[in-house]
This record gives sequence, structure tokens and C-alpha cells, in this order.
Amino acid sequence: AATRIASAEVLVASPGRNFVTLRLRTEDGVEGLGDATVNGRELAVASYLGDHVTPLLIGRDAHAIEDTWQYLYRGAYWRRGPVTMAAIAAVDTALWDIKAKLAGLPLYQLLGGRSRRGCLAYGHASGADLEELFDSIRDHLDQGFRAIRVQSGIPGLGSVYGVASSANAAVGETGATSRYDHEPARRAIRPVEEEWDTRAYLRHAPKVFEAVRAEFGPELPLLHDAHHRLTPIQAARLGKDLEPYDLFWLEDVTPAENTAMLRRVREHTTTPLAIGEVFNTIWDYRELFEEQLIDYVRSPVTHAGGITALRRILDYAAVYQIKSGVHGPTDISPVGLAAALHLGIAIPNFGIQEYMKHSRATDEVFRPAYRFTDGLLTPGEEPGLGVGYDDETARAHPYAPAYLPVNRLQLDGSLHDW
Ligand code: GCO
Ligand code: MG
Repeated sequence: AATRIASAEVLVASPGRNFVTLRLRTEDGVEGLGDATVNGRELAVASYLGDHVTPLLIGRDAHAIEDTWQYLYRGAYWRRGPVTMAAIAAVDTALWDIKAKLAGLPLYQLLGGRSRRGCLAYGHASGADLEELFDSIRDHLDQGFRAIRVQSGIPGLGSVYGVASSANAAVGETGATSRYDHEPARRAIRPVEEEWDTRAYLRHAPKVFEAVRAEFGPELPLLHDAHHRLTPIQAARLGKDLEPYDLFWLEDVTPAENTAMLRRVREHTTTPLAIGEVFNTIWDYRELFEEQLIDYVRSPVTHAGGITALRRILDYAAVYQIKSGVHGPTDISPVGLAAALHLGIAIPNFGIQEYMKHSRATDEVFRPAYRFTDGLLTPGEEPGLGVGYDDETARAHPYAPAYLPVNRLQLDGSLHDW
């Protein structure tokens, strides 16, 4: 029998940072949550959902997840794009949450059941110099991380995106919530500007990994994010230069728009490649999969059209022995992270899960059931996603515009990829 959707609310709040959350409720009062956060463009998705999607949902069968997905994707005429796909993702995730609650099961049971003890997580270590970086790696090892992303400051450059530094001790000033908050979205009406020099980066990065391997040995899986900043030939050189340090992956070496660029990179290096955090559909991956140009899929549930769509992308990836490496920064809400963990524990081709840890304020609103133990994340056994939404706590944290930095070349101030 049909279980009708009776209400749909778009919740915008800023507990630690801005989040857009969709809450659907059935006529029997069963609630489902979906994450629709697009960092720095939050209100665009809130409007897309509130003005154009939620009115369509009232009265629909909450069980008809695939039909609702197709209805919102094909029905809009305007396909793809981060705003559309985040909105569809939120609806899809909320419907899976409801279905699992109605079944009385944690969501992963509906996705095929448990395939592993937990999802291997990687944390973000970083430092302005090697000393700070080593401290940060040690701190992550103490927290139990068994895989670590390494980002470092570059001599001659000021602050570098993705690198925590003593500068972030000026919490509030930069928007950082702690010294380890290295990707602060600054609360202001426009982004801060950082400086960049690709040649300095290419000279320095291999030295950093050489030092890290010398200090921490050959076992520890190490990852690195180049944040779309390189040309194909520069990326090829970096991949080659890092080969002796045996990276788990090198992420986003080139801008994502031109996937064919990865062909050039792949010709030159055996360093595994990860890409896709800014992709939003299966179509973005087609060439990359079929030509086996990448090793890991970075799309999160939140930006790729939900659990239904990410599952489809990852099944397609499995044909080519490509694995998941789902995006998990703090701008993916606990709802988006929980969805990734239910999927990650069930699928055959799980690779790794990014885990940055949300602030206390964030966890107080969402109260996630997932746990991090001995380097592994587990989604918990509560029915559904295992995430809630505390309206009263959320109301104490109203939305405020906040933006990540932009990046200009040190040489002449040209705007560069960040
Ligand atoms: C990562 C990402 C993030 C993004 C951020 C954008 O690998 O975790 O690159 O740091 O920059 O999520 O909103
Ligand atoms: Mg990244």
C-alpha cells in the first residue's frame, strides 16, 4: 500500500558551518532526512527545493524512490548540474531513510547488507612546515586513523588551501573553528584571496612526501589532493615524481571539466588517481571508466543525485575495478556522510571514505549514530540513516553567507583554480 508524503521542509542552518537539509514526513509521521548542501551556494539549492520540488512531493508514494528520482531528473527538462543534483539527492536520501525506518532496519540492510566490518577512513593531516605536518600526522595516528591525507605549506607562499597553520589559531578571524580547521568557509559576503605558484608547489611536494615516508615508514597509506590546479603535463610530472612514495591516491590533479586530460596524465604515471568531487552524474564518469583513466570515484551521495544514483555510478565503476573514495569534508552534512557509510559498508567495491570530523555544534544538531573506531567508520544499527535533526538547537545557529577562498597567481594576480 502507498505511504504518502505529507510534508516537506527545507531546513537551513549554520551549526559550525552552513547546511541545507530536507525533511520529509509521511502521513503516518515517519521522517526522512536528506543533505542538499552545496558549499557557498547553499540558498540556491534551498530555493530549488522549496520553490520547485517540495510542492511536487506532497501526496506522492514515499516508497516509489526510483520513480520519484526519474520524475525529478527527466521531469525538470534541465538536467544535471550541482544545484539540481543536490536537490534530487536530498529527496532520494530522505526517501531511503523513510523506507528503512518503515522496514525497521538500518539502511545498509536494504542495500544488500554488510560486506565488511567498517569503512576505512582517511583523515586530513597538514602543516605550514614539516614540523607542524608531522605533529598533525601523529595526532591523526593517535586518533586511530589508518590512512592519512597529507597537505603542506609551500615556501614563499602565504596560506594554502587545505593547510592548517598557526594562522588559523586566530579562530573567528578566518572562520576556522580550531587550529585543525584547515578548510574554513569564512563568514563574509565575499571570499578571501590566496596566492599560488605552481612551480614552487611542484618542486616542494615530492620533498614533503620523501620526508613523511622517511619519518613514518612505508606502511601508512598516504593521500594527496592537488585541488584541480595543474595542467595535464604538470599533473603527469607530479604523478611521476611521487611514484617512489607509493601514494594511495593523487586527487583532482587537473580541472574536472575536461576529463580527456586524464588520458595524458595516465600515460605517464602509475600513481593511482581519484577524481569526481565536483562531478554530478554518471555521464561525467563515462570516458574515465571505459578508458580506465582513474582508480577512485570521489562523488558523494549529496552531489551526485543521492543513494540511487551513486550506487549506479559505483556499480558501473566496479566493471573496471574502480573503487569508491567518497568525498567527506565537513560541508557534507552528517546526513550525507551517514548515507555514504550505509552504501560503503554494503557495496563490493568500497575503497576508502574521507572523514574530517564535524564540529561539536554540527553533531549536536544531527546527533549521528555512526562511529569511528580503530580507523573504521560504521553506520550504526538504528533504523534508517541513524541521523536526526534537532530544530531547537539548529535555530540557535542561523545561516550566514560564508565562502571558501579564491586563488590568484602570485606572479601577476591572474585568477587560478583553487
Ligand atoms: C576534499 C575537498 C574539499 C573541498 C570542499 C569544497 O577533498 O575534501 O577538496 O576540501 O574543497 O569540500 O566545498
Ligand atoms: Mg578534494
